[in-house]
Amino acid sequence: MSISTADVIVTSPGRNFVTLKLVTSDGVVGWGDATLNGRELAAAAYLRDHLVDTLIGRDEDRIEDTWQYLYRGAYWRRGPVTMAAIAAVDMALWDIKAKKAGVPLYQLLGGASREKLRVYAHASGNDYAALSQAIRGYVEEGYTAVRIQTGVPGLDSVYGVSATAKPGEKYDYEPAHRSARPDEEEWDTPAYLRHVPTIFEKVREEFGPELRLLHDGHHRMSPIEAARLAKSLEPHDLLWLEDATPGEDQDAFRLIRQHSTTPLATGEVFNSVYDYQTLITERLIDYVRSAPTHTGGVTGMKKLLDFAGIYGIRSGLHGPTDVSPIGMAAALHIDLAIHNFGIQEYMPHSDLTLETFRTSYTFDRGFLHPGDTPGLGAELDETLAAQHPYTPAYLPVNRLLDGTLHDW
Ligand code: GCO
Ligand code: MG
Repeated sequence: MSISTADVIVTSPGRNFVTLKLVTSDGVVGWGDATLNGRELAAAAYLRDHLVDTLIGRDEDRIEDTWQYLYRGAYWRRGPVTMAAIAAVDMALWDIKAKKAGVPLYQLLGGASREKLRVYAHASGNDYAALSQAIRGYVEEGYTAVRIQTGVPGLDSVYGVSATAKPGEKYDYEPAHRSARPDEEEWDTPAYLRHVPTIFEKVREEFGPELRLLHDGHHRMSPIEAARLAKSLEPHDLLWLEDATPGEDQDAFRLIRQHSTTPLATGEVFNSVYDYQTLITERLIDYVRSAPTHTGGVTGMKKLLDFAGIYGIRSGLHGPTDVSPIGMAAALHIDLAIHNFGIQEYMPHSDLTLETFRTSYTFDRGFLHPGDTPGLGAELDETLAAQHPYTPAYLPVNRLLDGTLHDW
C-alpha cells in the first residue's frame, strides 16, 4: 500500500492551526500537526509546495525512512518550519500505522509505562488576590502542579498574565490580538526580579509545601539575572524554572547551574536534538520542553527523549493552545510510553477548537490519558474547519521601558 493523497488544511477555530491529512491507497487516514504560532503559513507552504508531491506513492509503513528522507535528504536541515512540516508527516504516518494495527499509538511505542500523566495548569493574576483565586480553582479541580505567573508593579501587562480575566476566571491569554502586526508590550527586568520571589513566598505560605510550583521566564533574563532568580526561588522549591535565558545560548545555563539548585527546563523554541546537545550531555537542564509538533513529530521526539534519558533528564513536553489537539495527542502517547516522563503541560483548548478537532484524550483530577482509540485518537472535522479561515495573529513584541527591543 502507499500514500495516495496529502492535503494541508489551515483553519482558525479560535486560533490558527495547520493540519496534514494523509490517506492511503486502501483508505486509512492519518492526521498530523504542523502549527507554528504566528508563522503558520510558512509551515503550510513548506508542506504544500515542497513535501506533498514527494509523499504520494510512498510506502506508509516506512516511517523511519521517510523521516530520514525529509530530514537528511533535504540538504537544509533543522529549523522550526522544516521540523514542523516533518512532524506533521511523521505523526500522520504513526497514526496510520497504529490504526492499521488496531491499537492506540502508545502501544507501538512500547506500551504504557504508567497509568496516567500528571499535568500542570497555568495560574496567573495581576495581583496576589487574583493569582491566589486562580490557584485555588485548580487545586479544587484536582491539579497537583501549577505554573505561577504574576503581574509586575509598574508594568501595564505581562505576557502569560491575563489582563482582562476576573479573579479566578479561566482564560486563554493567547492569541493576544488578531491583527496584521504584533502588539508591543513593555518590560522591566529589575522590577520583575524584585517582585517574583515575594509572590512565591505568599503562594507557599497559603498553599503549603506539597503543591508543585513552576515558573516561566519566557527567555527574558541575562545569564546572571537568571542565576539570581533561580537562587532567590530556591527556598520555594520549584519543580522547574523555565526558559530563564534565550534558548540559543546553551552555555548560559552553566552560569545558572553554578549558582542554584532550582531545576531548569527549556526547549519550547528548539526543534532538534542538536539544540539540546550541550544542555543534555553536561546535565545543565532537568526537563526537555519541546513539543512533538516542533521537533520532527513522534520519531524526532523519541530520539530526543531517549538521548535525554541516558543523562537522567526528563520530559516536560510543551502543551500550549497553539499546538493543535492532534499535536497534543501525539505528546500524550509519547508521555505514556517513555520511561523518563516528568510532567505534561496542559492548557485546555477552547470549546470551538475542540468542536473542530475531535479527541479521545481524557482529563481526570489533574491527570491526562491519551485514550484507547486506535491511532492518535485525534482528527479534524474538515467541514467545520472550512468555516474558520486563517486570520493573521501574532505573539507580542517586547520592549524595555526606554524602547529597546528585548528578548522574548
Ligand atoms: C508555555 C509557553 C507558551 C508560549 C507559546 C508561544 O510555556 O506554554 O511559553 O505560552 O508562549 O506557546 O507560541
Ligand atoms: Mg514557556
